[in-house]
Amino acid sequence: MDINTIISNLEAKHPGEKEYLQAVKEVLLSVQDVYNRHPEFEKNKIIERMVEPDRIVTFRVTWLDDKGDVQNNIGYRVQFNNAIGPYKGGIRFHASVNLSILKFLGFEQTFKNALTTLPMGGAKGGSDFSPRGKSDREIMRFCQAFILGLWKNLGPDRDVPAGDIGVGGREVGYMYGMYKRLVNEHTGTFTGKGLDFGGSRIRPEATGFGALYFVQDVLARKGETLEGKTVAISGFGNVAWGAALKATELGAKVVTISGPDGYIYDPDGISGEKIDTMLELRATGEDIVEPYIEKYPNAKFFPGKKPWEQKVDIALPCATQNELNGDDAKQLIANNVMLVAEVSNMGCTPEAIDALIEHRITYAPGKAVNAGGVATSGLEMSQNAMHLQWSEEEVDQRLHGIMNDIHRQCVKYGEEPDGYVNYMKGANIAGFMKVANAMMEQGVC
Ligand code: 2IT
Repeated sequence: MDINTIISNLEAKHPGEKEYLQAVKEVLLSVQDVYNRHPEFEKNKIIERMVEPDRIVTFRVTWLDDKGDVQNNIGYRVQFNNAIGPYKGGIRFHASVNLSILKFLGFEQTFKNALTTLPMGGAKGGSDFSPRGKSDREIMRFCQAFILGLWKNLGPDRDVPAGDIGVGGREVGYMYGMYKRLVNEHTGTFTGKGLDFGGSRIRPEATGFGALYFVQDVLARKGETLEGKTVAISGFGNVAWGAALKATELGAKVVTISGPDGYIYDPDGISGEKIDTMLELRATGEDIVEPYIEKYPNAKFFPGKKPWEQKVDIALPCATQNELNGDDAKQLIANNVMLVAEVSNMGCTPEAIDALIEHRITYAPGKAVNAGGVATSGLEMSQNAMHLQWSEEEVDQRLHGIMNDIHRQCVKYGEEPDGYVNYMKGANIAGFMKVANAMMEQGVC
């Protein structure tokens, strides 16, 4: 069956699952030529099998809030594909979470994990629970109730969750604690754990650090470095924080961060203790960035706006899916941006990607740029399996090597005759070929 028919069948089968269909369509259109050269893929219905999750677990999560009132949420785990290794991927707690979003994330995760070179399959989970304004005790009770519904599907060689939006070290700790009670085993069935109970050094920084190592490689190919470049970052969570730290260390000037309330523009650069301010803003649990200007009055707050209207050399979406649209891309292009690298998953809309590629602006997709997070999770799994803990240098060196390798794979499959690298195509083909070959070798099952 040709790719376009597969896509329209999928649209008919899963109407309304827009994020999922968007992610699938992007990958399938990228790999179309390769797929057509491999009739054995068609014969074995590789794509039809690859676009459907192996399994979806959905469960009710009931917990008590601080007033003693009963609260209900929906929990999910989408175990997408384990051809390469155990299911692996984060957990997202956010009011917007639904099955379409988790299916898109699980699908992306499968290819991203393939790119890391480590043996990990793809999965994603989460809940429509909103951590905003919840007390620490409420977060803990919710995490425990969530694991009560999910623990039987997890295991160090079965499915290994981690964090995502709304899930950081604290939430992983609470979930892992409950999981450990239920199975009566201390195995590495979560990554992003605390350093005192099996966590890996550099894991909190890894997504941002890895992204900047990737950006360095993109720039090096153009004979450029990060020194003196201006950078717009969106978001102010863990990923934005790690990206700001490494960008600053490598000589760039980060001028924006953002939240659901708007964005901050700081002409002096967001460096040093200002980067830690992100952690303080996060710790309030209110999900707003405006208080930054009370501390640093030289900065400006733009309510309800996105940072992409600022003139910068590099744009790094670090918040959530579809946060940079066609109009934003046009504004960045008019401002002569040299690179848009997604650190969030599917940060750009298809219209934004089309505009960037059409104007030959380098665009790098999340599944390549942000793979350092899950790659370091893979390193955490290795350390847990060996019952030891590596030094910061050891983890950072391996992370850096993995990012160099992902960049090489993207160039190998994405370089065009005029020298322009279509990183989206490169990442999608490299990931697809690895998953497809693994499925082929394991037979029809
Ligand atoms: O999107 C991602 O790659 C993550 N949220 C991290 C997943 C992981 O298992 O570390």
